[in-house]
Amino acid sequence: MQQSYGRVTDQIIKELVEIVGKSNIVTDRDNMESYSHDESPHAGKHFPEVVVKPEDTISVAKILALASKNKVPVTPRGAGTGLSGGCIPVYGGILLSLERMNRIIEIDRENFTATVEPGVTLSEICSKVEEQGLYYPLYPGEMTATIGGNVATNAGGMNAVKYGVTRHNILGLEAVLPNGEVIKTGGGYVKSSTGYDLTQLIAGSEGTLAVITKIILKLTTKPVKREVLFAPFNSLQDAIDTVPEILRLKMTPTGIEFMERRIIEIVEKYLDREIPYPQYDAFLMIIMDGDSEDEIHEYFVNVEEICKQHGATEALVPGSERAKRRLLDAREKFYHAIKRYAPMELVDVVVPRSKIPGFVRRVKEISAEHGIPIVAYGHAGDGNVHLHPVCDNISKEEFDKRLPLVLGDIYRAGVSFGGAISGEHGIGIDKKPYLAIQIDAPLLAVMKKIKQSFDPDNILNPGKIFDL
Ligand code: LAC
Ligand code: ZN
Repeated sequence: MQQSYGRVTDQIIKELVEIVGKSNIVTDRDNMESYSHDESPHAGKHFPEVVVKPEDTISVAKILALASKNKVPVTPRGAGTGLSGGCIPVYGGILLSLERMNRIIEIDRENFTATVEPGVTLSEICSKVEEQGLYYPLYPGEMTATIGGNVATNAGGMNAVKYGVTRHNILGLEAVLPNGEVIKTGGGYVKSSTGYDLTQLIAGSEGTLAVITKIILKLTTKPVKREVLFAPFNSLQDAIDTVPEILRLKMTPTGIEFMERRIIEIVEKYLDREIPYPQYDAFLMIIMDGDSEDEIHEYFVNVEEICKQHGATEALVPGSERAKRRLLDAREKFYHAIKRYAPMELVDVVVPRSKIPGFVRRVKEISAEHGIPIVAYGHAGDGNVHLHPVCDNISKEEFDKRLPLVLGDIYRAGVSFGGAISGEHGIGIDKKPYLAIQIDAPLLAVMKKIKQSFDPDNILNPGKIFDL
């Protein structure tokens, strides 16, 4: 559908000023740069016509009603830490920054819930909830991300094997529809068979259906202990082949991460310190939490045994809190390090976890076929693989020519193993050209009808996931 949108006129700016106040509007280009991109190295920059920073639901509702009346596109945005271009205002219009909606409204210790606004950072949620003896278990690594962005992309991360992803940890939402109406979905209860589950439909919809203004999070109790085992392997395939066997053990780990040497070298440079085992090619990092130290110890004895059967000669369980923190910190910083020293395309394919060895093997074949190195790391325990095609040995021009072919082959391989093209970062604009590899025509048609029933004028985050 060829779309023509209304422009943000002086009259619209005047009305926006009435809604949020002059100090919460940005109209000069110099101060808009940070709102024109996210962390994706390829999505590029697009400037909005105006940045608006509402402080409550009523203001969001008024802004959307105004935008709707004038057919102006609206792009909701949290902290901008996304990796697929999902919050970039590709059609200009209004950039709706939720940064001022950053209150924790309630932490309910009786019902194990927290009600929060979308602009609260993950770091703040975790620390406030833990002060109350409770726990929000998501660990995507980027703690400066906002919870609204996490819900919009259905962020995953490192604790997903045990705790699931964002959608498994939310119970309800308040959201504003593109016409300015406010809806409330779900609530502070754990069961519901009452009509369609719009909480789960809006989660992961990348801001294309409604603007999230409140989130009811499901909390749990904080585990007493959290330990890490780090095992080095001679090859990536040895490391990866170990994972299905570890998952067959009776206890469920919090997470299983894998990584190749190349990523370790990049993060060593970024952190200016060495990671143990410089002579090995690949590693597993197994994270386990629980209430009994003995139980975790026993689990790690079994894990180490399996690792050794697959060629690991040793394994490390850091004894001190500091050493453990340093190891986890290094893992959290992978993307920061990559961004600084080797910005590259970031794939986040997910496959059924038992298919990880076969998929990774196929990826290395694709790498050889195209003559492009592909560096791998990621969340092996839930089948979510990060892949970086690297421009090492050919010209940038040649690399840019081959990259879409490499990506197409990777996505086709992921789907052929029963997987999905995005496990946790979303489609945004980056992966839009590849969506049809996974989503067939009847399913895409239903998705488009859903979009149209929420947003008949296609003003909310247009140009994301698919084009209408
Ligand atoms: C990670 C992010 C990039 O796993 O998803 O580091
Ligand atoms: Zn990840």
